[in-house]
Amino acid sequence: MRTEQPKVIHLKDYQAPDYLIDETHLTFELFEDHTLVHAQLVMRRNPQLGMDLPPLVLDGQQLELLSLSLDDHLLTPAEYQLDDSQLTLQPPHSEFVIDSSVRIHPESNTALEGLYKSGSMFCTQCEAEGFRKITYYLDRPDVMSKFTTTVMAEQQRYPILLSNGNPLASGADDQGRHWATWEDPFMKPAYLFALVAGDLWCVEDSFTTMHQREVALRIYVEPENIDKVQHAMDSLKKSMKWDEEVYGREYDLDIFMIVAVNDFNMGAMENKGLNIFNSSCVLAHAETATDAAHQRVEAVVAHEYFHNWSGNRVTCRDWFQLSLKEGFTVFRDSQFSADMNSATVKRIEDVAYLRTHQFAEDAGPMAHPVRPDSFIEISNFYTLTIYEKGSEVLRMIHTLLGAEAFRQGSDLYFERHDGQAVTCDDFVKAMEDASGSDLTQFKRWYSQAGTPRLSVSDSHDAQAGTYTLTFKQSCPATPGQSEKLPFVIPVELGLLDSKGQPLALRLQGEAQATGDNRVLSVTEAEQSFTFVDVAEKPLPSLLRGFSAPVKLSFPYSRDQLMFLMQHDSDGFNRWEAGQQLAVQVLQELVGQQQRGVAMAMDERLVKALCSVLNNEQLDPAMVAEMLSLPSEAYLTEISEEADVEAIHAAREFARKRLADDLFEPLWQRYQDARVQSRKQAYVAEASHFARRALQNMALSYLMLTEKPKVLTACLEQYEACDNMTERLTALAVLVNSPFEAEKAATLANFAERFKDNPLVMDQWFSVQAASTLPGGLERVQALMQHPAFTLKNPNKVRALIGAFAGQNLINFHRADGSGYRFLADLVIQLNALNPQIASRQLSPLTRWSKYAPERRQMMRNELERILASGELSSDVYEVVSKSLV
Ligand code: B3K
Ligand code: ZN
Repeated sequence: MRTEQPKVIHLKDYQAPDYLIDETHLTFELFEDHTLVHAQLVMRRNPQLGMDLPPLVLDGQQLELLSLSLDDHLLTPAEYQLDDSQLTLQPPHSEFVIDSSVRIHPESNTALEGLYKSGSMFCTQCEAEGFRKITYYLDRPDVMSKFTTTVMAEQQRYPILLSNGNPLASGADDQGRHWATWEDPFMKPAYLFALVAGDLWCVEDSFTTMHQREVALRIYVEPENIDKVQHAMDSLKKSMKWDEEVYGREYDLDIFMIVAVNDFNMGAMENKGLNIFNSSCVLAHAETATDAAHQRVEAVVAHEYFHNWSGNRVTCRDWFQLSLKEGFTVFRDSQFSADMNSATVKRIEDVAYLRTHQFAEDAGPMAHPVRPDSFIEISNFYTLTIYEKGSEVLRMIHTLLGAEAFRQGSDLYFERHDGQAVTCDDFVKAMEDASGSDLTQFKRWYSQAGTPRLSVSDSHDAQAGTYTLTFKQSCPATPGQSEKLPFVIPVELGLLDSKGQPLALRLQGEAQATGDNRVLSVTEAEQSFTFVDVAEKPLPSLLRGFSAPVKLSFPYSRDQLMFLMQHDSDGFNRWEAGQQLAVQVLQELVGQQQRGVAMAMDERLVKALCSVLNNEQLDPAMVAEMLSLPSEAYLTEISEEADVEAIHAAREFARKRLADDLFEPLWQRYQDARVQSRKQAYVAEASHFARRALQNMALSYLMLTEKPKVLTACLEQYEACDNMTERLTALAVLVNSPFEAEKAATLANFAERFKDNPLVMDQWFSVQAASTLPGGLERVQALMQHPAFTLKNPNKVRALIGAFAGQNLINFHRADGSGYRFLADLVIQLNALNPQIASRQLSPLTRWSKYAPERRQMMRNELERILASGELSSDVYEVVSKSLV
């Protein structure tokens, strides 16, 4: 915990390291009440910086220094300076060896950073700056070293001892302790270091690489979870193959390991050869994990595996370049998921998520560019902007260059920078060099924050047969950036004639048409494009596949949107047209509600969704996506000033109306799907996901009608199904229903059935925390007393507190401010336990500017209260102080 004012770190102050660490030899002696860490660092002056010998400043926090030697000479305290974050000493020569021994306390580490215990297991999390809590080191990503690690522990409690790289040797003493030595032949920064010790079982498999090398694959879990690992293993093998085929990337060690731990601050970590995962991102079994959980496991396994090249072999020079590895790797995992499942559905999910959450971040007090200029606490910058917007930036490069040139660019990048710590500029340069294109202006996506707005107008000249689209772009001010220069915005589009047929596209000045779909590159604040040979006024289909992360507006009428829903050849834009129609209709209802007039819904939405529901040709997953109305969070994001109650009332009114009017087709599709589900055993595969998605979407509407036969069907589904997707949906719709007796009985049944499975209990907490029925806060407070709940486990905090404050808007924003008070109290408590989790949970309060003055004031008051609450971690301090500006 910090006492002095925290320091702001700036990208412009970057300096190469004074010293390098060629070799790092670590020995860990693990005990129940402390751990000893002995480190030998083989160091030298960075030859690029000269031959003088500046003082050596090593990072170190919460370490008890036991001994320190330089070139075998034991140093006295007079020969070095020590404070709570640094150890400074004077090297005698340009090459030297430092030996240190420190004592640390993983057994009481609740921040889950550095070395800590999760249950009975030891594990590490070093990214970004956790290694300095393990030993004195140059804890920065541009210092890469060759690591050898020996782990010593009691044999009985910790039969498995793991670290990065390949196993080198192992042995035991006669006191019941044993040891294992691991050697990682690849140079790596300290943030990729990992250690695990525990009583673990593993599932083993192997993969033959493109050059016929055998790689052993092992997934380690606690014994009770050994039956839930196969899906992760299958996902790993698919990822390894895909990365060879699509990016030409081959795995490089003899062994690849994944370890599942229950207490983890995020999803997973790509430590070299030894990925450590939140168990929620590894374990998946039909009976205990939903389809969404299966897909998340597949995606996270792929993401961490892909980091082996995009992150580990080529890493970041400094933490301002975080998106270099994260944006690229998210882009790679999204391509992978698109290839494994439905590409259109994947894109819809990603875009809905980006627009709801990243756009909100970009419009809030923590807005920052994909490559930030400064930060106080790097842990706060593992954001939607770095990850999701970073991925969109890569996707735009892919769109502008084309798949082939993009691949050449990525090959050049990996070849040119293998073994180096580099910058986003280096990545773009490789893309430019390989493709011969100039991305100078494009790079503004890295440096300018905020979501650009792109407003489009059109005109048709019947006489000349020309059609002109005019684009105007602007970008709102963000913290520290008032003026923005125009972005390069790739706009993929097509034009539809009055029969819905695509037009051949020929721009003025071109010799001939080039297909009916193309990408325009909008580079100026205002820019027009004129198409020729256009006899009648067409309807444009703009920003197909969401080709750029912008807020596009075009004055579509509702009839035009219905037309696009039916005829657009781009699946994503058919969904998008439906969403825009729904937004228009819902905003009209919000207005009626605010004016106090009776809500009356535009029939056209019912009609449009009816024809979607009756379309047997359409992928059922697409039908489910199209039936799902824009979320309250999204409606909030696109409002100037969000009216919490009116948005909730309008959306619920529309859902009820759709349920009543579409009862028959919904019932039909529900029953058809349920019959199939009953017949076929669970398979984690796209067509099955699709069927269940539609079935469950239908059920959630049907339950709104409160008809006895739906209740019966829901209870039947709950009881008779063979998988968590159907069971959890049945539970969730009951929880949101007025059937109190059935709700209570089913909740109790579920808790009893799954009381020994913490991940399933997380779902049980979430479903209740997200219920929008009145009394949400009291329900959450009561659940916090449940024996399965603890603030020390991040998954539990996310399941209960995160779901309440992030998804249950009507309850969290209760007019008396009690939801805000509750969250602030928790953040104050969590700040002392786990700063990273505290700072993440805080984010709903940072969105105060979206709300009416009274709510704003209450939210700000709570932020003030947190600020005044005592010693704050730098994590919480940064978010709170920036939010109050
Ligand atoms: N690189 C890690 C994130 C580490 C977060 C540290 N606070 C997981 C990932 O993106 O793959
Ligand atoms: Zn990542």
